[in-house]
Amino acid sequence: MMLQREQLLTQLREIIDQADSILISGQDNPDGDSLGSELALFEILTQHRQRVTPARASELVICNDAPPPAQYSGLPHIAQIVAAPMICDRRFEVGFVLDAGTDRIGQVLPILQRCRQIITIDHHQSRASGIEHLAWIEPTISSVAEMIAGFFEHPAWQVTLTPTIAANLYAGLIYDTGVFRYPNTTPRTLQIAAQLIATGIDFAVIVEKVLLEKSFAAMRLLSATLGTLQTATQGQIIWAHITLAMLAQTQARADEDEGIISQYAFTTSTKVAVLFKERGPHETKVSFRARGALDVGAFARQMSPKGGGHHRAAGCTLPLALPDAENMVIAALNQIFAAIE
Ligand SMILES: [Mn+2]
Repeated sequence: MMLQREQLLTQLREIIDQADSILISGQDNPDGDSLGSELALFEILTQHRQRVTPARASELVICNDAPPPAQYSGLPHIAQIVAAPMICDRRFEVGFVLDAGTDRIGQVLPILQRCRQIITIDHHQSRASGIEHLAWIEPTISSVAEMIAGFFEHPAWQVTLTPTIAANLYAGLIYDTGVFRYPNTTPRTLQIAAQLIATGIDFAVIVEKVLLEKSFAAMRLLSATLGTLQTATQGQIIWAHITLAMLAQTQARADEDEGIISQYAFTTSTKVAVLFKERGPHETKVSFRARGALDVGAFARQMSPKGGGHHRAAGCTLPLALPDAENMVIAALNQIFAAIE
C-alpha cells in the first residue's frame, strides 16, 4: 500500500472515532461509482462504529443533490439516501465528499460547509477547493470504489467485506472501468474485483442492471439522437444532440442518455465523440468521449472553468443555446485536429 494512502487511512480512523455525526455526499449527478462508494463507505463506517464505539449514539447520513437514477435501485442500502431539503438545517461533525470536488455537490454544499471537518475521497484530477481538512486524491486509480477497497487492506480498519459492501463496490468498479475495458483498469482493479466476487455477489446481474438495461423511452431516445449524428475531419469528430423537444417526444428522462455517447465513440476512425444536451434556452450540457490522444478532460476545462473529468471521458455545461454550443465546440475541436495534421 502506498505510504500516503496508509497515512490518510490512519488519520481517517482518528477523525471517525471522535465524530458523533457523519455526512456522506457525492456527485450532484450520482453515477455508479459515486453511489456505490457512498453506500459501501456507509456500511464500512457503520460496521466500524458498532465494533469500536458501540455505546455511542451516532448518526450517519448519505445525502445527494439528486435522487439516484432508477438503474441503481437494487444496490444495498440505496433507500438510506436522503434529499438535501430534508436535512438542510442539520449539523454534522464530519462531512465526506466522494468522487467529486466540493463544488460538484449542489444543494449539499451549505450543509457540508457547516461540518467541522471535510474529507474528500476522489480520483479526478485534484480540484481541492481549500475547505477540505483531508483530501485523499489518487487520479491514477480507476474509481473511488477501488480507493474505498483500501479500507480492507489497512490494519487500523478491521472491517469485514460483506456481500452488500462488495455489491456496491462492484457497481462502482464496473461503472468507471466499463466492466474492466478502459485503460484505467489495472491488475489491482482485477484483484479487488476477484475479492468482491468471492463474497458470492451476483455480479452478472449488477452489470445488467447498472449498465445494460434501458427503458423503452431510452431506446426511443437513442433512435432519435442517431438521426442527428454528424461527423467532421474524416470522421475523427462525431457528434449528436438531444433537444428538450426530443426528451418530450420520447418521454425519456434527461439522465437516460447514458451509454449513447460511448456507442458513438466506437464508430470506425472516431477520435472524439460529443453529445450536446439542451437544458434551457441558454444552457447546454456537453459530454465528451475520447478514443485516441486527445485529453478531453483538459479540453472540457478549456471550454468552461467548471468543466472537467478524465482523459477519455469528460463534460461541461455552457451558457449557450444548443446550436451556438455546437458551433463553438466543434469549431474548437476542428482547430485542434487541423493542428495535429
Ligand atoms: Mn468515479
